[in-house]
Amino acid sequence: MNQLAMNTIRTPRHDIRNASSAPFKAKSAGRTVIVSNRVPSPNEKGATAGGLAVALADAATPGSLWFGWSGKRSQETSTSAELVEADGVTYATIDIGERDHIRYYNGFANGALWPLFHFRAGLLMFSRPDYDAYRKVNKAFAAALKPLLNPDDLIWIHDYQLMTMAAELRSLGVKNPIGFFMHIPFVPNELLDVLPPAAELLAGLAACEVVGFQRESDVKSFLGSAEKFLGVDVAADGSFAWQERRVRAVLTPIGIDAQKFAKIAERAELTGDAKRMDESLGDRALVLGVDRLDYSKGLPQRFDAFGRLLYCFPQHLRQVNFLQIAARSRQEVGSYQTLRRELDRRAGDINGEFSDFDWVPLRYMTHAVKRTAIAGFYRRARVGLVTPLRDGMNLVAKEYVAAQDSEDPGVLVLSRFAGAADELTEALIVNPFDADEVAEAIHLALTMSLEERKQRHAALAAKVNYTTAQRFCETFLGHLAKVRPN
Ligand code: ADQ
Repeated sequence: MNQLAMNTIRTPRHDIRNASSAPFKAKSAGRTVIVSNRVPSPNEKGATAGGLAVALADAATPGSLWFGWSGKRSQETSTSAELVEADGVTYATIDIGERDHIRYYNGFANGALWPLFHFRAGLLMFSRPDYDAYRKVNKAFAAALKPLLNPDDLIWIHDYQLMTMAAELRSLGVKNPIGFFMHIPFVPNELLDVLPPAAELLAGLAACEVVGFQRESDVKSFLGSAEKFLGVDVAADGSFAWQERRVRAVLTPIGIDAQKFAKIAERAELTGDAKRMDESLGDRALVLGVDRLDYSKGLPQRFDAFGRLLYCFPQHLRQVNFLQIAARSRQEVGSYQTLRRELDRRAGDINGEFSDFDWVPLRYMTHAVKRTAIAGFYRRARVGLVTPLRDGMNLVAKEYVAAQDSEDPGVLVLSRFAGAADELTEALIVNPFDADEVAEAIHLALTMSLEERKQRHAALAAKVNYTTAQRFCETFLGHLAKVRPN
């Protein structure tokens, strides 16, 4: 890619900074149709749903349509959707066949794409039947969505499970503007090359007019891969011609509703969970990690770093508790079972080595915890440990900042391999592969003056309050609304 193209990749960030904070007006141009693998059930919208669903709640305005998998596995993948309406939003879902789901979701999406796109080529498990099922499910999604579409709808597809869906919609004759947002990182073309259907997946994305990413490096990797696998020329504005349309890569980092989350955290202080936490800690400082139990989150390395902290800085013995909440996920995928056993072992090693009869340094739980309780724990934590080996964004980092008491804030220790590190530069930025560096950062955080903590937090809070979920939706849909139908 030429220098000019690399420079202009930064333009979208500039767009975000200047984006209007007024509510998005694309509705006059048609409905927003959101497509994601999982669709939140209407009554959990914005409340208990995961990161993606919470961030998209702002795009699901009255009149819009949210399409995806019902969460039910049936005998066969269905080809027509069931519709439910709530608060003016239509939720349209299909069931996926049991066998298709295993191959599409556990097999290709989470056994091949997820590890590779998190730079773990060694964990990639590719099989043609898995990829065929992925194509089949993407095709079924397209076929079931097509009859629900109006000519002026804007279609917004989400994430790595649905990379070929736009191409299926095009082959069914859909002409609407289509956007795609990749929640996970994108890899440089040398790594993508490992994946046999790399070119087909890129062609799937190139069936969209707008393809959005979390980080500048993701935009750059996508465009570099398009040059290599599709043979396109990338123009100075980060766009390229593919078949009968122009595809534009944009930088639209995701965020949270920070003000709302801050209120939840403040209120959480008064709950029974917060009181129990206080009583169990006494005067000890809390170091907190909150993640899905996933190898991309760097949990074994984080446990080792905590062990190094206790070994290298013994002044923290009995003065600190590390709580790791790691909700089990994707338990049907072998590498996740291995990770769980590995963490059990390391937690046992650390507690065996450093515990006293009345103090256990590491608390580790593998079930999901209510959002309010997590918000309260963030607020209580002196250190937020967010140290993934690779992460698209990592919303936990933003939630931790939003939850702090600005008069006595905790310190965020953040991996430089999380997308959030591009923005949250006032955190203590670490390389999660270096246990001693992370241990030093935790020590620094635990001993940091109130004045420095307040300064760092004020800068981080301003950013988290700026790059919100609402701004993310407005910015992406703003790009899509500019596309003229073909
Ligand atoms: P995830 O990998 O799921 O998302 P993340 O961004 O951290 O990761 O969001 C997780 C959400 O689930 C947060 O809202 C968090 O509070 C919640 N959560 C995490 N652990 C939990 C637990 N143990 N119990 C209960 N709730 C828990 C993907 C990408 C990310 C990207 C998001 C959004 O991998 O990089 O930031 O999509 O684009």
